[in-house]
Amino acid sequence: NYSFFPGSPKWRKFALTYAQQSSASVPSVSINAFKQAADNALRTWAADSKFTFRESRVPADIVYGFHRRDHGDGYPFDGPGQVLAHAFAPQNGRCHFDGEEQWTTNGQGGIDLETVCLHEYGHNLGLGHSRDTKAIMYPSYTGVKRSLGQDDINGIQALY
Ligand code: TQI
Ligand code: CA
Ligand code: ZN
Ligand code: ZN
Repeated sequence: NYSFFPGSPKWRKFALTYAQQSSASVPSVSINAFKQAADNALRTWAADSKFTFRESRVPADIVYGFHRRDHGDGYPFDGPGQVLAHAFAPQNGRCHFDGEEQWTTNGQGGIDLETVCLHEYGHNLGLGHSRDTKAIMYPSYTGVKRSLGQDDINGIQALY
C-alpha cells in the first residue's frame, strides 16, 4: 500500500542533520512550538527506522520552515486552503509549510502541524503516498495523527 518516488531515490547515510529556516512567520505558532512539532515528528520516524536526526545549522540535510506564496523553489504556495505543505524527495531534504494555513500545535481549531510534519518527513525520507487510510502517508487530512501506521513502517523498512 505504501509507495516510493519514481526511481526510489534514497539517502545514502542514516545520520541526518536538520535545521529550521523560515521566510515567513505564523502568528499562531511560535518558533519553539514549531521546533517541538518537527522534533517529535523526526523522533517518531527515528523510532521505526535506521535514521538518527541531529539538530544543526543550515546547510543541513533536512531544512524545514514556513513560507508564503512564491518562495523561490518554483512551487509557490496558494494561500489559505488547498496545498498545506510540500517536501522534496531524497537527497533533497527541503520541507516547506504554507504560512497562510490555520496551523495549530494543540490539535484544536486548525491543521495539526506535527501530523503534517510526519507526512512531509515521510516524503523527505523517500516515501510516496499510501492507499492505507491508517497510514501517515495517506494523502488526505483526517485529523490529528501523531504516530506511524504499520504500512508506513513497512514502507520505510522496505526502502532501507
Ligand atoms: N501537499 C502535498 C503532499 O505533501 C504535495 C503533493 C501532492 C505531493 N502530490 C504529491 C508530494 C506527491 C509528494 C508526492 O502530499 S498537501 C496532507 C494530507 C498535504 C496533504 O498540502 O496536499 C498532508 C500535505 F495528508 F493531510 F492530506 C500534508 Cl498530511
Ligand atoms: Ca495553502
Ligand atoms: Zn517550497
Ligand atoms: Zn504527501
